[in-house]
Amino acid sequence: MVILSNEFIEATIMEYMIPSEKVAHVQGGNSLEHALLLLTKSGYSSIPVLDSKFRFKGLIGSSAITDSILGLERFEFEKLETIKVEEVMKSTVPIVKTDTALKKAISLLVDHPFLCVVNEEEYFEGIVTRRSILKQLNREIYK
Ligand code: 2BA
Repeated sequence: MVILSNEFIEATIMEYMIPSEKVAHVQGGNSLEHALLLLTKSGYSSIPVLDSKFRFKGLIGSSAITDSILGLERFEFEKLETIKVEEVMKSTVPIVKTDTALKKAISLLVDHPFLCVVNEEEYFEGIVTRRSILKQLNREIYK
C-alpha cells in the first residue's frame, strides 16, 4: 500500500506553481488574431487572460476562438482582428489563492487541466497544472 506523506498532503499549491513570468497569457483588449497566434506558437490549447495591471480576468482557448468565427459555411477569418479576447473568453472558471491546500487543488484539477493562482489583491501569481501535481504524486508513489 502506498502511503502519501503528510508533507505532500498538507502542502499548499505555492510549491507546485508555475510562476507568472513563465506563463503565456494575453490581455482582454487584445484581438483574437493575437491570441490565436500566441496559442499556436506556444502549443497550449488554453491560456489565462489578464488586465493591464496583471489581474486575472478569464481563459481563452483555441476552440472558443474558432467557434466565434464560424459562419454558416466557412470560418470568417477576417473577424479575427476585429473581435477582442474579452468578448469570447470564459470568465467563470475556478481560481485558487496562494495559500490554497494542495488537496483542494487536486479535486479541482480532476475537471480542469490547470488552475490560475491569484494573491489576496486578485493579482495573477501563476498556474498549477495537472502535470506539476502528477509529477510530484509520481515521486511520492515511487519513493
Ligand atoms: P494543454 O495545452 O491542453 O496541454 C496538455 C498537456 O500537454 C500539458 O499538460 C503538457 O503536459 C503537454 N503540453 C502541451 N503543450 C506543451 C508545451 N508547449 N510544452 C510542454 N508541454 C506541453 P500540463 O502541463 O498539465 O498543462 C495543462 C494546461 O495548462 C495546458 O493544457 C495549458 O492550457 C496550460 N498551461 C500549461 N503550461 C502553461 C504555460 N507555461 N503557459 C500557459 N498555459 C499553460
